[in-house]
Amino acid sequence: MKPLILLVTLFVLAPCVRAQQSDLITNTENRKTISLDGQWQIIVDPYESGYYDYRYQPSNNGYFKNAKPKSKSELIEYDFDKSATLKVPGDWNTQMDQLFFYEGTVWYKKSFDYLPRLDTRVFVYFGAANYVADVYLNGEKLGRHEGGFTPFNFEVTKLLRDKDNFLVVKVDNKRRRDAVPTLMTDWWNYGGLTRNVKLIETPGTFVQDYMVQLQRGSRDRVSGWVKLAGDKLAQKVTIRIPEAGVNKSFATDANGLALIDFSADFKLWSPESPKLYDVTIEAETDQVRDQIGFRSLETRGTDILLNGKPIFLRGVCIHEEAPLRGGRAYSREDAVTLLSWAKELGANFVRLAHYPHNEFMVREADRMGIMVWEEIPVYWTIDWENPATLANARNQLSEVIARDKNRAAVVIWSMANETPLSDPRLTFLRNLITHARSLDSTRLLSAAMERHYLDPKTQMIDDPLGEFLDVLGCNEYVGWYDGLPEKADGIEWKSKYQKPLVMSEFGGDAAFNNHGDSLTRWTEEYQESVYKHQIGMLKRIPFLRGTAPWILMDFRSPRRPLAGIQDYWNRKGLISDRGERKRAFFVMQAWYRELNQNQ
Ligand code: GCB
Repeated sequence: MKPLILLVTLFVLAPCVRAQQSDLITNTENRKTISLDGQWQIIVDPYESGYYDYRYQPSNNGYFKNAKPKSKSELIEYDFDKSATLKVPGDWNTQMDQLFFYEGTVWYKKSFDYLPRLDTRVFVYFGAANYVADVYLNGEKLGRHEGGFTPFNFEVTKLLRDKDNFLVVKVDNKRRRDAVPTLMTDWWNYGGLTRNVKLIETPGTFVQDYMVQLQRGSRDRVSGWVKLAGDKLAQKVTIRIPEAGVNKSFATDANGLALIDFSADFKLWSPESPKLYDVTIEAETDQVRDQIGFRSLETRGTDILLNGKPIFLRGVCIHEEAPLRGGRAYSREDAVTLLSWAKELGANFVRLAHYPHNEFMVREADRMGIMVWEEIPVYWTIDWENPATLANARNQLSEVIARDKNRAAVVIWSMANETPLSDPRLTFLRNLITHARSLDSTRLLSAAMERHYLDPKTQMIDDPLGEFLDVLGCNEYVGWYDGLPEKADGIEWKSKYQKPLVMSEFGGDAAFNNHGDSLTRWTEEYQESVYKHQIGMLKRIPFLRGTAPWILMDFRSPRRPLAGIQDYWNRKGLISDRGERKRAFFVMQAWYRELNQNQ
């Protein structure tokens, strides 16, 4: 190969190879697992004295040793087994009054027995831990994970014993300027082991990850890959989709990677008919099953095409706030409740703000026929020039794409929310875009951007980021932060780009059952008026292809202290935190019904 060709080939291949080298085990729903959910012993450690000694040096004898006095004279100043407990999954803030505003370290400990089996590897898997997790088994460090909303796993095969294993996790949710998200957000910094924890059992060499999706632009050609992990990497792998008559074999290479490619006549996935196929990925040493939908996705000019047909995304934004009880949502029931409310609104699309939600949300959206926008918490004023911050954002993006790339429901990966214009910010976000495309060439990329006024009646979308996106996202609060509701009547929208626009946020606050006239802030009538005028304006935007009002349900935010109204809740929900529909809900619902009939 000529050097130039070699160089170009390496450049093109490099991202794909990197993409397939993540060691995350995906599709945990269909694997052999042992749940570690339930009550865990905890120690609240605001000074991190279980980690650092009194000279602020990491200690060899931290709480991760789970030590017990061996004699009546020995001094040990902690005891997990006499400490309080917290339920996992679950945030700590809503489980203990003293922890409501707490930001810092909490140590978790779970003891369990395990009967090892020959030729079985075992991994401990965390759905998420907010924000930094240091994980130890039987006193040995397994590793550290940063990022509060994506899964991670560590192998524990060699450390496990039959009796009294103790898994200890130090979870620290202190906000940091260089973290993702950074210091300032408009949601609650719920800390802890917020999602399921489990042991995953696999054979010695196993199907670690795979991508089985239609090629971009195609409605019958699947292209993707299967990746094995272990020491018997060269194997035959077979993809079976009995209902579509698919039974194709491929060979993995010395790295355990097989590229796959085949055609089939699929009944395509859509919100009207969310068809999922049973797919089996069978290697010589392992087999996993999944339920996968197939659909195509493209843009043409200002249109978004699903299965070749233009669609309008009738959406709504959702935070991962638990319906009815508050706190972080984590269960399948939470997901079904939130998505059913979105459906009741008339939505065929949800924006999962502002970070990756738990996997149930995406799995249920797949089953219920709801298209999904997923995003990472690159929110507001990120530390754009810090290489570690970029590496962190890239990693969170890799992890959510690794987890959800086989879900037909996911139509958009969004890179960022309301980030202020600057060259370093553009460089940072372009890097994320290139990364996302290298990991998944099939989804549309977007970002929720800001806009500005050209004159008092013209809003302009010309953020330079727009050039690199497939779909423009835009947040605007005409009628709430920007004038009174009627202001929307006179506004026209322009865009520098011939691309589809999703209005990714708009709305206003109302406390449920707070009534007054339509100019009185915080009343349902004011919020209703915001929506009425917004809808009038939105209808006049020729390149609008989707809307996601802010937001389905009220959610906790430390930035919202107004007593008697907010009480630390952002009240822009169309539904209250107790599940009551506000007047604006019905305004939006009526418009979505109208749109649905005309589509
Ligand atoms: C926004 C943010 C969102 C906030 C919302 C608000 O623009 O993207 O995270 O919660 O406004 O309520 O102010």
